[in-house]
Amino acid sequence: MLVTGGAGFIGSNFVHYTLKQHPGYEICVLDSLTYAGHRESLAPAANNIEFVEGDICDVELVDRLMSRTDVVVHFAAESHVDRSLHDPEPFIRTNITGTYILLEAARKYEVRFHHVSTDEVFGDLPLNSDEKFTEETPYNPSSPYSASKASSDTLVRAWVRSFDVQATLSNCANNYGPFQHVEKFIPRQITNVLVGDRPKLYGEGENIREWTHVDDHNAAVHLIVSNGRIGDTYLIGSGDERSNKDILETTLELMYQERDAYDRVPDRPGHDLRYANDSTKIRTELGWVPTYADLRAGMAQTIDWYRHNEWWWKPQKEGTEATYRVLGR
Ligand code: NAD
Ligand code: TDX
Repeated sequence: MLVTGGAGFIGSNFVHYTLKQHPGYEICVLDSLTYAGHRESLAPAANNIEFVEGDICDVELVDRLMSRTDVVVHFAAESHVDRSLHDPEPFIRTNITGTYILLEAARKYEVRFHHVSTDEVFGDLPLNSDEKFTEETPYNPSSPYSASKASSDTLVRAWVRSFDVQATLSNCANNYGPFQHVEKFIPRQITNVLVGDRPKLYGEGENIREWTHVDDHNAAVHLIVSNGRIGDTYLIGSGDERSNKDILETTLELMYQERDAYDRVPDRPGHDLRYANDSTKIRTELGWVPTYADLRAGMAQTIDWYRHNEWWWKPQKEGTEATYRVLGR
């Protein structure tokens, strides 16, 4: 199994999850170790996997690795919306060109391909509605990040239809859990509290996200890799929707801080209002059931992880906050 982006947040958790739950796979990780990739995230697995430091846009390297691969799970991406608003170029390169290069190699060597994508490709939903995204919702991305992911999804579908590539796709809601970069919402606020800074809420904090534990996401990916229908797309999401303000106040409460001990900062331009996935298909067809039913408990566990793993996140913290200062957030 070739895991692209396996040194990132979801990819590294996927490697640990696979070694534990599906020990039959021989894993090779391909990751270029951008600012978001951390070899240390794979330290507990170092003796049980092969790690290749390299770029998914490197045609020769991808060709060589794909020639000895049965299945590729493609996580590698530029993943942060705020960074895409500041500098879209790496998003176009990695998310679109990189996916194209992997698809061409998968086509050549007839490799099973799973493409990991996001609910952000659909745009957003109104705040006060019960509407949800489904596998049939038309794409309407808002940011350079989501536009690049939407492009990569359509490339995968075209390669299935035109070249018979054996691919599946999944679009998951927001993930949380260990090894998530401190630029992202939940870890940024946890680590702000841990270093004695005030958390930062964009705008009024009314925007809603559907929070899914990374292990539940990865369990879903395994179900699709094993039993998914070729060419099909599966939406993944816990069903637990929360406003950013709610998540932040819960974080503060779980860390024994005053619930209002945070700063409001200028809103993200084009900020998507609400994401919510209808995950009926993966639940009924593949039997996926999220095990982290209690978000508060999952968040408490995640806070604990950051508390005990300062060695992992501390080196990212100062640079990340310096970047946010440039963005004014
Ligand atoms: P991440 O930013 O934490 O990790 C991305 C990894 O890809 C890093 O290790 C990075 O070094 C690597 N990478 C980047 N460019 C590369 C390149 N050109 N060649 C090789 N490796 C490269 O991202 P994440 O949050 O783990 O997201 C993983 C995937 O899941 C992405 O495709 C993302 O769109 C998708 N996704 C994320 C979420 C979420 O909440 N984080 C939700 C749904 C879908
Ligand atoms: O400091 C912050 N304050 C704040 O209010 C940060 C970093 C974020 N926010 C808000 C913006 C969003 O409404 O919190 C929400 C979550 O922000 P992010 O963690 O940046 O996630 P989001 O933009 O929702 O995108 C995430 O989920 C979908 C991932 O980063 C994507 O890779 C994934 O596709």
